[in-house]
Parts: sequence; structure tokens; C-alpha cells
Amino acid sequence: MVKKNSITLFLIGVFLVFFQLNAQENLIVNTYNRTVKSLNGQWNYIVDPYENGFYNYRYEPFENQENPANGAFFTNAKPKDKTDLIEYDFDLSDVIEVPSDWNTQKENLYYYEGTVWYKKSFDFVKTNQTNRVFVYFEAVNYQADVYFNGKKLGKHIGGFTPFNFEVTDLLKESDNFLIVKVDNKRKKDAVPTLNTDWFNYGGITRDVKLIETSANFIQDYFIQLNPKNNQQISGFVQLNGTNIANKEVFITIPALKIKTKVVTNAKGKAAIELYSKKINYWSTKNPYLYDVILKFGDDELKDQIGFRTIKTNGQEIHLNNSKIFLKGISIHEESPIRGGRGYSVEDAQQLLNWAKELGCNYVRLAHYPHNEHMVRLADKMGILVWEENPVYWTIAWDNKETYKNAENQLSEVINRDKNRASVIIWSMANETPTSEPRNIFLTNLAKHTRALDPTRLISAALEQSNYQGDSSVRTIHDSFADVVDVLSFNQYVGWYDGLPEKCGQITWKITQNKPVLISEFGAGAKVGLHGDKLTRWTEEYQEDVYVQTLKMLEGIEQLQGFSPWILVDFKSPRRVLPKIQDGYNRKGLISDDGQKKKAFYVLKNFYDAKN
Ligand code: GCB
Repeated sequence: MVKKNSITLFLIGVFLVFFQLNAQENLIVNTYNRTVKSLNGQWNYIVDPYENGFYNYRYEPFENQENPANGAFFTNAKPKDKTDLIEYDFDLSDVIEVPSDWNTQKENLYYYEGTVWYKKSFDFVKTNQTNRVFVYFEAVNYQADVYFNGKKLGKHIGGFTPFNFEVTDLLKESDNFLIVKVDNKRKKDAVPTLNTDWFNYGGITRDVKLIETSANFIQDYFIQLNPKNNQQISGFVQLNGTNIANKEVFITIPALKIKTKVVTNAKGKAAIELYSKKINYWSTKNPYLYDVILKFGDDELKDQIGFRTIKTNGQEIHLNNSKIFLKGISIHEESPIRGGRGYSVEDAQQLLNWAKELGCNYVRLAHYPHNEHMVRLADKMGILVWEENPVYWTIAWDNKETYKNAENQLSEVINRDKNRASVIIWSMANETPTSEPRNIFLTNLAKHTRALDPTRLISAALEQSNYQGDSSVRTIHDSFADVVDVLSFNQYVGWYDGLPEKCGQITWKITQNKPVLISEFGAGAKVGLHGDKLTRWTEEYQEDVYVQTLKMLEGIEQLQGFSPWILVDFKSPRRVLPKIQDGYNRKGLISDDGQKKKAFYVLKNFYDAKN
């Protein structure tokens, strides 16, 4: 009993630390179920490669000046009379759809990397005078400088995670203007860095919403099953406002007959601890979601939450205390319907339907956080999810700002998705070269993640190497392997590493006593191109790589699943071979126009036969 109490106290402590670490962020969670006004649709835009609307001719930012000149685009200036000189006009400028990337909407912006200014004008009447209003961006790639009615709200860095700013004091009932300077220039010290193998789509790539709240409201909560006690639902609720101390928040889970109240501390936070012996556990075969209702004063917020545990047990992965093999596939966030960056429910539905058809119970969302539709749908469809931070290849490991940026992006996705049962793994990085500064960087990220979320597993897509110089024996020689919960690595025997038959000559000597997930394997094929299985780019070559790899992987004793590379062909400027690649990475099991390649069926048969 004493032991149980101390574990509970420890977990409450961990959850409270969570808030301390994130107190500055103020991210509003569950915008899915709140009353919002969408700011999607047509926005005016100005392409500004010289950042002429940001800097004056002495290259000083206008926003640092007390009275910024009319030339500052964020002032949205208009000539006052016929003599006035103003050299831009948002309202006369072309329009672009939000959400979406600019590259696939505007032919002349296909390869553009730089600044584009977006402007949206709107009216908004609050339903109650004392209410507050926030503008919420699901994602802007890569840097967003946000201005509202001529004032700077703030800046956000990172192309795949949400952020919000309060606009209550600046909001008018009519003629508001929201201006965003979007800059997708790649930078060496950024996350990701200059070099990747995906397309650097720019723009306001996900939904934009206005959220109206009461003066004091439920900003955030974490409600998940206690990993150490599957009859306990634990976490916290966090209020936002000036009058949030010592307040009652009611939590109801009707299907469990739970109705309880918690009282907030001085910071507006309360720990949650609920018990039930009758929990219907969320799983891939039974993706049961409970309606959970939080109520504080007039503010009532609903969510659909699944309860499950995910753990490692020696070399196994256990979902709800039963061993599970992860039948996965890797996915990039590209629209299978339009091409370009994916952002809609329909995009997510198509991608996850294909994964289901392939026989998957698991997806790896590579190489950055995908939109919220993906994880919400995965929750409903019973698909387990690996989410990933865009720490890819050669990050500036020694740069403190780079680290802060990586940590912040990771915090934001954890914040957004911490109530999703489908999400079981946080991945720190992909194929990063080992070195002391890199090990420190990744270890700090892992520490940070564990402090934020003690309910999920940590991994990273590592690299394999020869065992003691012998290329026929492969191993994982990476000290970060000691830090992760699940040992994952990419391997391309048969494609970058010899021909398919080489798979038959390789044995694996993995010494870490941890479950192994192969985060990538694969080969390129142009759909409809046929030949013998030694001819590169044919469907037969790709098919053979799958056949041989699946056999080879049986030799890994700790193997608990994989996520081959990749579900659908995707755009990448690295891939220039005419008539074959034409700007696409062709390792998809499905082509960019939706046709299945032969290897799709090899993997499907394997998954269908596997328990
Ligand atoms: C990898 C990377 C992935 C690439 C893939 C490839 O190892 O993790 O981002 O797209 O290989 O196709 O080369």
C-alpha cells in the first residue's frame, strides 16, 4: 500500500514537472473539439525574396522601429490621398489557399525558398464581452512572424507543429488583418538542416483557427492510463486565466460512470487520478475511445480518449500486457489526392486506408510531426503510431540554439498528441552520425521527453554497421542504443548495399537486450516498369528486395516489427533521374498516382499471415 502511494506520488510529481517545463508555451490543446472560426480559405500574398517588406534600405527590421514606415508590410498601409507613396497593396495582390503549400499552388513558386507574406482580413464579434480570443496555427513552414492589426504577436520556428497567440486586446469587430511572414529558407543550424530527402514545401500548410474562450478556461490536460497501474487513469488539467487558483474542474467519463472533481493549485493546475476496474482497453483490434468531458465554470470541453499501456518487456513490446508485433509502413505527409503537402482529413484517410489494406497495425510518421488528423484517425482506426522529430542526418550538434529548437519542436508535438492512445513511440532522430556532441544532444532530448511523457516509449532510427569489421555480420554500434526503449535502425541491404541476393549472406549480431524495430528497408521502382529481378527500377527488383529482406530479418531474434520505406512515392529534389525519378523518391509501394506495385502484395501477404 505504501509502495503504491509512493508510486502515485512520484507520477503526480512527474506530471507536475511537465507543466513547469512548458509553462511558457501556453499551447491550447484539443482545438479539434473547441468552438472555432476557421481562417482557412483565400489569403492575399506577396512574394518577397529580398525581404523588402521586413527590412528598410539600411537593412534594419522595420519592426524594431518605433514608428515603422509604410513600407513595412505588416502595417498593411493604404495611401491616404493621391500623393501618398506606398509600393505594395495586399488587397490588389494575388490570392492563395490556406492551408496548403505555395509550391504546388503556384507554378512560379515550385522551387521557391524564401519569404512570402500572407494576409487575411476578417470581422469577428465575440459571443461574450469578457471572452478571450486566440489565433491558432496548426503549422507554418518554416518560420512564421505573426502580426495582427499592425502589431507583432510573435515568432514561431519549426514547420510541423502548432502554436497560438492571444489577440483579445487587439481584436476589433470588423476589418481585422492578420499578416504572416512565412520563410522556408533552409539553414545549416535549423531543424531540419540544409540537407534532407524530402521536398521543402513552404507556406501556411495547415489549418488556421480563431479560438474564443471564456476569460478563464481549460487550456491543457493530460489524461492517460498510468503505465504502472492499468486501473488508474492519471494526469493533470491546466487552466489559463487570471482567476484560476483553487478552482473546481469536473471530469466525467460517462461510459465508466466516473464523475469527479479536482481542485487547482495556485498555478491553476490539478492532478487527476481516476480509478476503474472496468476499463475497455484501447487496442489495434478494439480501438475503443471514451468520451471524456472536462468542465470548469462555463467552459466545457470534450475529448475522445483511449486507454492502453505500452511497455517493453525484455526483447518484446507489450500492448496492454500482451506481446504485439508491429506490422508497419513509413509514411511522408504528402497528399495522395493532390500531390503537395498533405493537410486534410481526406489525405489522412487515404493514407491510413492504404496502410490498413496493406495489413498494417502500425505506421511510422516520418520524418517530422504530421497533421493532427493522422493521429486522431489512427486513434479511431486502431493503428499504432511512431511520431518523429525532424532531427535528420547532419544537425548542428554543438549549437545550443539548434538544440533548443529541436527540443521545442518535440515538446510541441508531445503537447498536442499526449492524449492519443495510438501514439506509442516518440522518435528523437533519423540516421544521425554518431559523435560525442550528437550523443549528448539526443540523450538530452530523450531525458526531456521522458520528463514530459512517462507513458510512451522512446526510440530513434539509428544506423547499422559491420560487426568487428566483418561485412557479413551486422550490428548496432551506437551508444544512443543504450538510451532508447526500442532499438530501431534503417538498413538497405539489396539496394544501397549490394544486390538483393546479398540479404542471404548476412547475419545479425545485436547485443542489446531490447526489442528491435527495423525503421526502414526498401528499394526504388517505377510503377509499370517490368523486367528481370536484377534490373534496377523494375517492380520485379523491388519485389525481390522485399522477398529477400523479409527472409533475412527472420534471423534477428529480437525483431518485433518494421516500417519499410515507404507507402507512397514522394517528392524529393535529390531524385533527378529522368524518366524514372523525375523529382520523386520511387521507393513507394504505391505510386504517386495511386497504383500498387508488386512489392505491395509481398508485404501484404507477409502481414496477413502474421499474427
Ligand atoms: C533513408 C532516409 C530516408 C530516405 C531513404 C532513401 O535512410 O531515412 O529519409 O528517403 O533512406 O530513400 O534513401
